[in-house]
Amino acid sequence: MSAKPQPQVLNERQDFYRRIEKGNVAPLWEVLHELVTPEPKTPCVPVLWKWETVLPWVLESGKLITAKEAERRVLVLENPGLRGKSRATHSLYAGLQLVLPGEIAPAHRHTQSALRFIVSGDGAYTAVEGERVTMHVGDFIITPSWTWHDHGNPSREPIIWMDVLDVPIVELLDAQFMERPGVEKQRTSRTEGQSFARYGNTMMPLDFKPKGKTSPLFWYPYERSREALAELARGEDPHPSHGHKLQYVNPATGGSAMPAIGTFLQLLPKGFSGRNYRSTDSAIVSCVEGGGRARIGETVLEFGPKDTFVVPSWMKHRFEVGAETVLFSASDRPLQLALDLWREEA
Ligand code: GTQ
Repeated sequence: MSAKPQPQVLNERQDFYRRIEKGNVAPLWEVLHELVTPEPKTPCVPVLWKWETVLPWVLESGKLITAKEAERRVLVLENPGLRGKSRATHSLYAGLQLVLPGEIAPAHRHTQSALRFIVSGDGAYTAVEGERVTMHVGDFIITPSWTWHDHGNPSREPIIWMDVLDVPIVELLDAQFMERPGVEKQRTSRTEGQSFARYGNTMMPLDFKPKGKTSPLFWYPYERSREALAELARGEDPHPSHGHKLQYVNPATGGSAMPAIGTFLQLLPKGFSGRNYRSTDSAIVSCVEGGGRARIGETVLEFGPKDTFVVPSWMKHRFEVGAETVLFSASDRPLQLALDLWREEA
């Protein structure tokens, strides 16, 4: 440690700072240790949204505003460490969207990529570039950057899904664009199931040319992914921290299904007690089946079906479950990998 500077030196420095500030210049040494830290230093904290708590609020929002007036009737899941910033983690936005029977959330497009993870309800649809897909609980659906999309609910029950968007990332890069078409509903130009037929069966059209980095398959039905996990669990020992965990991929590249957001589904066997693990990608987790405890740093979260929680970057965490448990999660891992930043520690 260097000796404490004399008061006179400190005064000279303050005077210097005031003079250079007028020219939009600042001394690095006063902020260096906050900018370049030995380890991730995130304002994001572990947090749990219990379904029983948020469901009544989501339904109440349905009485206060229509999907049409709201454009998107969503309750944002705000991390308590990032209040007022509309984000669940430092890099990702998450919310619970409600579409009531007979409602339409009008078409628009934006440069932010979105994923939908269906939490409750059956038979509503989302349309991406004119192709509808019917939503079932546990399905993972992608709205790629700058694609037209609307949502509608011809079923008899409310539908609620979790949205995760790379809003904070696009904001950081100042690359936001958004457009409305003027007509309310997209004309359905392709029959349902076209994307799945082309890309969802480990086969590809002969003339396939990628339109971008996002998977051409935009619907990953829970039934298939769940079956895969069940088969894995029959044939292999669980990973000590993750249980049986798969990542959703772009079938054309084998890489992440979305360019910035990584998406995963994992099965923790009945009675699983996991080992501590941490990685630099913060995750938003939605419990599909089962439940138990997530120990994240000093925090213990008791989660069950349809609950959502956040695991911040680089925080040691482990899972303990009672019944067999299935977790969906989304994180910024692909972006970190693209920048050679991602780290993990078992
Ligand atoms: O469904 O297009 O939760 O544009 C936030 C912004 C959902 C959507 C959100 C959006 C959407």
